[in-house]
Amino acid sequence: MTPSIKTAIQPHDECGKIVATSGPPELSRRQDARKEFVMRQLATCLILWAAAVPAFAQPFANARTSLANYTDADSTPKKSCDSLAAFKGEGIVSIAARSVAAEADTPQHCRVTGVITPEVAFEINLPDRWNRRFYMTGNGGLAGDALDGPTSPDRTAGLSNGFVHARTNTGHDARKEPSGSFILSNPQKAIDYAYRAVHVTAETAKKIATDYYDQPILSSYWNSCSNGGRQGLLEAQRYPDDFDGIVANAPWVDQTGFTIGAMRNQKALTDAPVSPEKLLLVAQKVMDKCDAVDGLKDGLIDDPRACRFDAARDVPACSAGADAADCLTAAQAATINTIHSGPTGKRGPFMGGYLPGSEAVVTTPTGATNSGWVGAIVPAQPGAKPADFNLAEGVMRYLILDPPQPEYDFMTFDYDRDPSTLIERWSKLADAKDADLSRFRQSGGKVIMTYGWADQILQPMMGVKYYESVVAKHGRGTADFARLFMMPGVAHCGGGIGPNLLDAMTAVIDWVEKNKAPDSLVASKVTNGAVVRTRPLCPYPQVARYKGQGSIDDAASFSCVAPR
Ligand SMILES: [Ca+2]
Repeated sequence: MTPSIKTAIQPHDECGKIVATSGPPELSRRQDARKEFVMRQLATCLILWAAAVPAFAQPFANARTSLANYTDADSTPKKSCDSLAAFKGEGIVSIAARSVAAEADTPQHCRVTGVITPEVAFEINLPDRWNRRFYMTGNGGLAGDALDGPTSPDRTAGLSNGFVHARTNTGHDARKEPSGSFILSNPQKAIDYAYRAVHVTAETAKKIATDYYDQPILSSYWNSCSNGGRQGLLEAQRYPDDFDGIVANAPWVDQTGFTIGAMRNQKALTDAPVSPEKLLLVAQKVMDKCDAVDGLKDGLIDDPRACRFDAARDVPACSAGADAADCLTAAQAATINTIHSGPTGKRGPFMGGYLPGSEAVVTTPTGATNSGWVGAIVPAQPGAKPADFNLAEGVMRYLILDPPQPEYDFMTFDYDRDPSTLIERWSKLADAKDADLSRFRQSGGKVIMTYGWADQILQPMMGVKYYESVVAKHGRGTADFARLFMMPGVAHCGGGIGPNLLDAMTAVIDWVEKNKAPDSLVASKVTNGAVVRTRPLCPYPQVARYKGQGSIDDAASFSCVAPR
């Protein structure tokens, strides 16, 4: 199976299908080499669209060491699969059910598909042997996923570990209505995309599972990345009883802020383009300046905020009139600094940028090297639309602007006036910024957030700022129910140069069911099928500090400590 470069209007399924992994550790190890290869492909695969699932996470990889023993699956159906086609539920306008034979890693199961009014398509998978838990996964980018396909890593991951699994297209079909254009046929679809579809699908799936097995659900879990992380946080904020445990990787907390930032980057790059070759130089200069700031020269920038990188000062300047690959013009340096710092208006910065280290050099499938920004922030070829801007343009034209303006020119955005006037309506619907998680906390909910410091699709400070706002709201007790794990050197939903493989799912299950809080999570870096580095991820604001002896590639040589 060779991943193709995303050009279709509904690309995330294809990428997600290829890269997401599941299953027992030995399977995961066999897939590691493949994952590494695919990771490189994703640079050209417009990663955000592919990011419904944490592509490089390993949900359930630690199943065997789980305190909750969640793979014990003893419950069996109490009625036929076919009979579920007659299930009556609120808002269900069509429903079908069929038994699906076991194949490869996916056990035999009953698949229920249908539509909740108006157009919220869902897929619910019920294993023949159930662990009495519910598992739901989300959608990348602007969603509209095709459901009920022959393979789905999310479905396989859930079913093979005994879970009932569900997902939704969030109320529109991106093959028919690409980008944000779904709002044109029915404004309700924007609400469904923003938050409603996940909720009504979760409710429906739980009722069907309870009916099928004639047993109550023990606990319910959400696991997703990017837009799927946003969906998970919105569930905790709006529908706190839907899920007991939520893993929100690289959550798109601030969809509107991202949009402004990506438009600002595109404007800067339009004014002063920076070639992929020059980004290699910038990446090297960033690493030269920032690696050791965290106290350990290990090729990773532990907390990029601690490094004061200035492209005008820290990268050789081109002599007047020159524009070679080994220097930056003043305008190009300004572009780099804008991307790093984020957009500003007269009142100062209002959105974090893409941090130093996100432009780090990664290796392509052919062995060539490229900056992580290429294809995401900076066009891979002159005239190409980078992924961030492409996504931002769709959000701006269709979802933020009311009424939609499919021809809107991003160059006309006023960074002083428009942020406070244009985005407010959509921000209230779609941004996952509500810090009040009281109801979620009171119902025993636990949430694990992760974010790559080198995220080149979503500005990672949106995750940090959100977590800090939750701490401001809930105080010291925050860590009793919500923890953020920042991932040095890790790009959007995985990839990058840092250790990027981890199983946050088992961690959240053990937290919910056994009250074992995740004091650290071990992340791995795999190259050519071999683990080459492990490192603890620490609950923010703690950082992993080298103990002074032992291999710097071994997690055991580090401990989680308060930042200096
Ligand atoms: Ca370092």
